[in-house]
Amino acid sequence: MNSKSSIVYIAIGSNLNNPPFQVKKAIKAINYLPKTNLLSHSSLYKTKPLDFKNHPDYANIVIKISTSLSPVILLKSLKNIEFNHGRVCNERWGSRIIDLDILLYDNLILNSQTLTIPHSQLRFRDFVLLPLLEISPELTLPTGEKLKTIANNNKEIYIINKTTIVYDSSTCSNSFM
Ligand code: ROI
Repeated sequence: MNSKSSIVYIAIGSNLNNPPFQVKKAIKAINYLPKTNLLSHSSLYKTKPLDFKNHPDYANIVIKISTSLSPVILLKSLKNIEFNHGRVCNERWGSRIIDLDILLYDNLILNSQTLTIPHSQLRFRDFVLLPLLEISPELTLPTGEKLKTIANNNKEIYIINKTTIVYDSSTCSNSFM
């Protein structure tokens, strides 16, 4: 049976144990998920920590995937990847080896106890808005708002620099330039 494929945007962040390496490892693991394919990714952004100024800098990226996994199964799969990468559960606002957040799932609006789509912090975070804008400049949110408008309203300047990440899904290897 053919299950419907959805377009999903995922934010990836890391500020521990060689963040660019952790990001690449996570992309690889997501691309390996069943019924899931990486479609595109933004540049890799080196960013100053939001909220915890004394924490190490982050590597942030946004990826676009197609998947036939339901939102809940995808969430569980991402939590599983976080766990396998050694993320400790109780550090909600602390430094983290890897953080994987579902930003958008087709045009779905979902508010459950475990999952909020679009992501509740999406509109407040440059480290998510700018990479998202880079890969989908014409995106309209399920609320009808244009991503461009939201991104331009955000005034936090803490992006340090961008690098190009090259991900070759045929060999499942990737490198930074
Ligand atoms: N700050 C940046 N720059 N990038 C993140 O991914 C990130 N994640 C977080 C908090 C602590 C809010 N700060 C962050 O969870």
